[in-house]
Amino acid sequence: MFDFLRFMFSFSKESSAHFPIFDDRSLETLRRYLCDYNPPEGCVNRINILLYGMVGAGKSAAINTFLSALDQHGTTTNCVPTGDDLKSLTPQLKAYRLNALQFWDPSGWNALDDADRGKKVLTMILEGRVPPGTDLQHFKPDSDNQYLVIPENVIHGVAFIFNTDTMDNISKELMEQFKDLQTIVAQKYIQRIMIGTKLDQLEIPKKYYHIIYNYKPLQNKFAKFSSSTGMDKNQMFIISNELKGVNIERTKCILALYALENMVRNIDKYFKVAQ
Ligand SMILES: Nc1nc2c(ncn2[C@@H]2O[C@H](COP(=O)(O)OP(=O)(O)O)[C@@H](O)[C@H]2O)c(=O)[nH]1
Ligand SMILES: [Mg+2]
Repeated sequence: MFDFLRFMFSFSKESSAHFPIFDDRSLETLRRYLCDYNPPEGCVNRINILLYGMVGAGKSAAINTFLSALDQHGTTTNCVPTGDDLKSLTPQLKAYRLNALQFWDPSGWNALDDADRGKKVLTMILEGRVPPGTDLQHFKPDSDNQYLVIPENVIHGVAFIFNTDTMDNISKELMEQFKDLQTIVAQKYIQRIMIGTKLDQLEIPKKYYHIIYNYKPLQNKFAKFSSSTGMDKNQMFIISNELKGVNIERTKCILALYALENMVRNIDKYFKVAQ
């Protein structure tokens, strides 16, 4: 009873920015759009999406979620090493492609020893000057003349990945660092979204996931994040990367693809207007 009341009063119909629909048809529509997507000419036949976040935020796990959710049968994949897997700790920039979508998985931005170097490395990744396989720990952005732009590696969208549970407790210093990184992306007119991970760790019963964007504590987290970073609340999403069993659950698919579709549509619009 307490749980029921507690949750009932935690949901607000107002000010929700997102209205995903959690049925089979909606999932099929999202999948079709993303799997059959044909990028505009300016994109060199693919959309490059960089997942950018701190160590352990869930960048690699989010790519597994996207790839699983995009699979026609929702078959789970863990082709991207995550967590304590030693391979996940290698500082190489990796790219994973499915049809026209290519996801880029760099090391966590707080793992680089020096914030200035981090900014330069980010700039070069965005410009398509850091090929997949590059060891980011030893990469020297100052010798940048030797790294030419590779058009098919230019980044079109950045998904900033944060652990939803801890995103409102990040130190001021790290937040300042993040703001600088975010500004670099914004100044290049690259589409940005923020994806909060680990929804399943927020202790919200699963039966409320379909109204998660009406959940006031989440709206408050997004509002706080928006005021400290300047990012638009409407560009903030939540997902769960917890993959259990052979198939990814429909709700998790829809949450992940809903965020992805939003970014791809905005990239598409941007390129079509620019042409
Ligand atoms: N329960 C749960 N665990 C997650 C989620 N996202 C990531 N993780 C776990 O958090 C740890 C770090 O994730 P990882 O993707 O390796 O983080 P990365 O350093 O940003 O690539 C791993 O053990 C993941 O399995 C999530 O949404 N839910
Ligand atoms: Mg990783």
